[in-house]
Amino acid sequence: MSLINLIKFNQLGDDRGGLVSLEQNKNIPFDIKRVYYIFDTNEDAARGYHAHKNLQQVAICIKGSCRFILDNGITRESVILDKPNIGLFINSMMWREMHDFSSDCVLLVLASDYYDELDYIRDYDGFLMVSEKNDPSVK
Ligand code: T46
Repeated sequence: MSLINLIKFNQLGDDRGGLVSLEQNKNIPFDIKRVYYIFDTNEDAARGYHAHKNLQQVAICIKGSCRFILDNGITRESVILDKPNIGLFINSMMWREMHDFSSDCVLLVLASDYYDELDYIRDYDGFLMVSEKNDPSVK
C-alpha cells in the first residue's frame, strides 16, 4: 500500500474565487487540536527530518508548492503538493522530509494534538529502531 495518502477536498468556490472547508472527523480524519503554517521558506531549505510517535497530521499546500518524502522505515515515497484542495495525510511513525519549497509556498498543517517535543523522533536510526520494535516485519 502506498505511503502517499491524499485527501481531495470539495471545492466550494464560485466565480468570486476558491473556498475549501476543513472539518474535524469529517474531511479531516481526527480531532484538530492545532493548526500551524509554514511560509517564506528559503528555496534551498529542507525541513522535517523527523517522525512522530503518536501525532497524525494533514498537510495542505494552500499556495505554491513543495515536495514531501514519507518513509515508514521500509519504503520511501515522494509527492509534490501544489493544490489547495489536496491534503496529505501523515500518520504517526512516518519519517517526513520537505524539500523544493517554491518561494510563494504556504504550507498549512492540521495536527491531532498540541505541540509536544517529546512526541518527535528526530534521529533516523532511532526511528528505524522504534519502527522495527513496533512492527517485526520491518527490517
Ligand atoms: C511536521 C512538519 C510537517 C512549536 O513550538 N510549535 C509547533 O506547533 C511547531 C510545529 C513547531 N514548534 C517549534 C519547534 C521548533 O523549535 O518550532 C520550531 C521549528 O519546528 P520544526 O523544526 O519541527 O519544523 P519543521 O518544519 O521541520 O516540522 C514541522 C512540524 O514541527 C512537524 O510536526 O510534521 O512540520
